Amino acid sequence: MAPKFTIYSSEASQWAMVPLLGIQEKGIQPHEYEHREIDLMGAGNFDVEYLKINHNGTLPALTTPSLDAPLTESADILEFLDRLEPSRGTNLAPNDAATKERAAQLIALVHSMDLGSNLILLTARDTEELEKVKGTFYDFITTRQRVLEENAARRPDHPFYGPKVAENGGVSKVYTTTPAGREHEEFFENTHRGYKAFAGAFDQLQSLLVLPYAAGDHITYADLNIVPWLSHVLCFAGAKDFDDFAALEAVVRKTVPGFKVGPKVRQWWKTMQERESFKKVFPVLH
Ligand SMILES: N[C@@H](CCC(=O)N[C@@H](CS)C(=O)NCC(=O)O)C(=O)O
Repeated sequence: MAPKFTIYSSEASQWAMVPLLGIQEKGIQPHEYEHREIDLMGAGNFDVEYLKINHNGTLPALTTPSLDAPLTESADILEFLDRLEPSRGTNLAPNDAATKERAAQLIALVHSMDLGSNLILLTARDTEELEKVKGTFYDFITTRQRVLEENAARRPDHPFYGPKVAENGGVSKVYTTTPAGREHEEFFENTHRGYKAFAGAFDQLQSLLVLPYAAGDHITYADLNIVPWLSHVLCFAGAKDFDDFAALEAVVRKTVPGFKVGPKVRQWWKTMQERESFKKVFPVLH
């Protein structure tokens, strides 16, 4: 039997975990689809062949003969998987207008710039923090820059590479230039601004959550979009276990002293941890 779809993902990708959770919730079996692992840490997502599938050079992506174009947004891929077999496994679609609206708000919020997990993974507010993130991500940032520059030189007319060299170039310069100069000061100030926005958006998320599930009394797309984001954020803030929110609070409090992870997030997170899909995709925080 031909595979129903091909999913492009990476173990290192936060957003690729959205469809992987969906696959588990729907009970889709490995023999029913093709899984292609893209080397995100080694800049495999910038390969010209992969850009033909996903023009943004991001993960995840999904292709299937029944669609004219690949799906390149994790939230769209999840909905596609749910509609592929609506009566199989968990129904992830909101079942009334209010839940639908709430789920859409939550999904937009968790995908917004303000909650972007790269703030915690890749940025810094002082040289000490910079050394820490460099310890984990120096190779990632510099490999990306090298691969982008090589590809841009080889294909100067390709619309992707030029702007991406410039985009990644800012952070790459901060990672590779010593001693710290004006770029670093700007980088540190921007990161403080980022944490203020993060704390505000996190509070908004806490007030939007409806229990027991994110958008109401049954699981929806919203839950499966929020889980990978929170796992990534907790992991890279230094959480020792799934329920260790203190590490995240400490990181954010350096900019926003009153920041607190409230009871609704904690309760919702416990509920999600009980699901088989969560246990399969998140045996550990990542
Ligand atoms: N809005 C997209 C975002 C995808 C995204 O940014 N994925 C990250 C990995 S979690 C990525 O591929 N980043 C590579 C890059 O930006 O170069 C989605 O939800 O699918």
